[in-house]
Amino acid sequence: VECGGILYPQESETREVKSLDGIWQFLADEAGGEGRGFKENWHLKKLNELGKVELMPVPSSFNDITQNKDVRDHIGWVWYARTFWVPQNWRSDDRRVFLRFGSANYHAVVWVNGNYATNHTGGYLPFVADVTKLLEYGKENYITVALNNTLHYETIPQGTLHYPSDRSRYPEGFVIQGYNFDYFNFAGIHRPVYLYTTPPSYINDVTIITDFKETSNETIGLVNFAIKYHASSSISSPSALSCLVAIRDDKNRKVGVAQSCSDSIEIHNAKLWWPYLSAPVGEKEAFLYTLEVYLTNSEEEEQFEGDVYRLKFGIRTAQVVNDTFLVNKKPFYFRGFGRHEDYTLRGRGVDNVMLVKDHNLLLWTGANSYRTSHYPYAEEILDLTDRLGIVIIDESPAIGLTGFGEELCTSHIQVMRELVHRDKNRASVLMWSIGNEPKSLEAPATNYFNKVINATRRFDKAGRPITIVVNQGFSNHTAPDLDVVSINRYFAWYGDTGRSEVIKLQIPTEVKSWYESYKKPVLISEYGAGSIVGMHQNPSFVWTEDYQTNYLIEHFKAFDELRKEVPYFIGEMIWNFADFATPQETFRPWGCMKGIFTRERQPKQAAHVVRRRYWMLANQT
Ligand code: BDP
Repeated sequence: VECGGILYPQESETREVKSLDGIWQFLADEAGGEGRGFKENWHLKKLNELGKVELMPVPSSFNDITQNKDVRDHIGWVWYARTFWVPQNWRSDDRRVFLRFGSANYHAVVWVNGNYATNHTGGYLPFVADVTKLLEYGKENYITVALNNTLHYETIPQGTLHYPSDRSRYPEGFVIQGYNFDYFNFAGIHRPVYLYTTPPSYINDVTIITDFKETSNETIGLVNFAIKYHASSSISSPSALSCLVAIRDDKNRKVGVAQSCSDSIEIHNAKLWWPYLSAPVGEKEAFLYTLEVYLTNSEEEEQFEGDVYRLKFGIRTAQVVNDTFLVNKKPFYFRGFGRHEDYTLRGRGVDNVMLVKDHNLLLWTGANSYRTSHYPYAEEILDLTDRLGIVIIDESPAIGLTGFGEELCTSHIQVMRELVHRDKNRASVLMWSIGNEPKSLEAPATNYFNKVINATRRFDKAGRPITIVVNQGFSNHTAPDLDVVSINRYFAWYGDTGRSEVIKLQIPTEVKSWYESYKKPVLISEYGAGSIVGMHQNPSFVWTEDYQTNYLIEHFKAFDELRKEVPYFIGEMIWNFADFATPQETFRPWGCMKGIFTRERQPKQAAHVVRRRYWMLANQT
């Protein structure tokens, strides 16, 4: 993003933020095609003059909000609009105003007062537009967003539209969106919408890379930073601007300073960021520092004229060395979950109640990590994981990819660029997942993935490890250049259903064979069994809580045996943290029921045995 950067909107002495969240107007266009909105220039009109508008909360998915089934199942364009005020005092030559969406699924076009502002493709990452010249100051303004949830062969993730072949048997406009994944394709303005101001010259981007060294009596933190800024045209030369940088600890004490836009600061007696329940005795987990950046054209902080931005970060390292995953140079064993941004009514919309509750539950289980299956999660969520010490495997929305053509590869690389740009400074993000379960037996897959992996390595200057979550071998082809092999396995669920006695043989055999072909550490990124809360049968039987519990316990035994035998087995993640919504289908009873919590976040029987195990593992480290 050229203008405004992608830094999270934040108030400071030089910046103001105004939220556009709330209740917007909403109108679904005709389903399944181009719709009428663009032909009829709806962006030049008021939405409520075009049809009967619905009330639509932002952020939220639109699907489960109205009483209209057509809205829930809508495929194609929908339109959002609202009015908002811009204060008179925002009009001045020395200010710029940006409009930022945390995400909008999938393709969005935005107008302000009828003028085109921006568009964005990809449903899970933020986008920004400079709207300084589009706004009416001291007046009411109008914003319109057209949003399309259609997925096709070149989108990430992919999908296909199916029109009925015998149209006489289906009503007009009948169409089904097929896709290569099992979660409901919620759509809407899913994350906060902000207006924020910056001075004319402003901080555009901050990159922080950390390391540390141990001496006999202290830990020295090494903080490399690079600031990018935009110089306004009134500045005689961009080099007239400079940066004053300070690092502050949790008590707001200055522990390091630099007078440069790109430098390295040493912090004495540094406190490291540790994953949950991994901090050495007496250390605080997930210790965060703040990098305070002053962009200035004077050397005196007091006479400051410029911009201020403060970014929280942690000092820690993540590497794969000799078949082990090291955090702060110590072996790290992942004990966690695959998750979804999914909750009743709001679908994938960011919701503070849900996100705090989910993380309280995570801490309750003793988990130390999760994967953002199967797309980048909201920044508000990563704020919490940074703060709590929950390790994140940060996944792109590339699920179930097939075809592997040039165009897809270009979009995939673009998604990785945006993802790394957004999350590169996150203390909790310790590995990138390029995607989940690609159809990797297809011939071009290896070459395709090597291109995406190489691009991601170029984007992430911190050099975080990279994984792909595989469910089929890259057999007959060379393995792509991964750091960690993540596998999803459903022994005794999809295969040998109900026969939990196979687990102790199949798990070790599988893990060892992946190690043999890749010679890289292996993570079990998914395993799980569905259960319907309240269903019991003993001896256990599929879909009961008893079977889910028994299935997990059999895995725990297999993992423990494996860990005694081999060093390269680096973690276990249960599918799934909570039950979640799927499309309507006959083989899943009202959603994916593999959660150890219900969709309402109450524990199933299995949650208690998982909690016992994860705390036991925590106490071993
Ligand atoms: C795996 C997918 C996951 C599904 C799971 C399942 O990665 O998204 O929900 O299967 O079928 O293949 O439950």
